[in-house]
Amino acid sequence: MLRAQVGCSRELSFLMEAHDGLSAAIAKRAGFTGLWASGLSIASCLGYRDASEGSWSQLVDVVERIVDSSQLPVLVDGDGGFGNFNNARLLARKLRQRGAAGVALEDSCFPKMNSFVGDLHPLADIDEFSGRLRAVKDTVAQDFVLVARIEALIAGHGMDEAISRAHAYAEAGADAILIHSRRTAADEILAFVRAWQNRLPVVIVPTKYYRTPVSAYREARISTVIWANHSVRAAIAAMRQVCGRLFAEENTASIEPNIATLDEVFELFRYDELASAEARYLHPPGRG
Ligand code: SPV
Ligand code: MG
Repeated sequence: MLRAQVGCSRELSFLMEAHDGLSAAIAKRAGFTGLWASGLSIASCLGYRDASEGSWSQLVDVVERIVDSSQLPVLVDGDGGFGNFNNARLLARKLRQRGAAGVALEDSCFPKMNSFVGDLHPLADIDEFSGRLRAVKDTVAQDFVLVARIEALIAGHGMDEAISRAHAYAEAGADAILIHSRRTAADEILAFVRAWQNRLPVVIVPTKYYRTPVSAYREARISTVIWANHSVRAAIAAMRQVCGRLFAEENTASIEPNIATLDEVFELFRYDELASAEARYLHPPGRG
């Protein structure tokens, strides 16, 4: 079920980062049943910083490619909604039109800054952000998932602030709560989950606290883990290595064993289907 795959699952589920049609197709092949359209990754691929440098319409265009290429449910990182309640509901409506399954909105101020860059990010006023959530809920139909993301721990405001925001966002109509942390251990995430008691499903992003085994999240009855940026980071490392070697060696022999073959590219995007479609539509039997 759509909702279950993008933030509202009873069993622990996983969303894999995608930033374009290629990364979406690869994640699907690996077995993932839902994707996270990461703001950081998409910005990076456009050559922007994750600081609202890319526009909402650029995001919507990339999401369309992710959805179309994978045919998977996609939870979109909508940052803070690119402005006030009006921008947020416009974003949600356009994402839904392009086939996204849901959006995560964070209680940051525009322009946002990536959660791991800098300290003491300004937080949106609770009531104003709740208005953004309500506007989205009133605009997109029931089958579009709205995840409210709390940046209070990131911004150094502590657990009480995080919990009272979670209550306000639940009240405003969120379907799930994403609680984010920049700690290298999962302690504050697990403390949040204990205090929150699953009033709504909880989504987490264990980018910094990656050493914690996922069994701890299953035990805590967390709904969804997002692997938020690992394909783009893998791509950066691989491209950097290939570019470096090619520049130095002026020869591809040493890199060939370590890069995808052309046949893999053709197979990933089903070039065989195009050949059979040509046989059907371009050269139908009995037509000359
Ligand atoms: C993203 O993937 O853009 C996220 C997660 O929002 S993080 O970068 O950890 O803030
Ligand atoms: Mg983001």
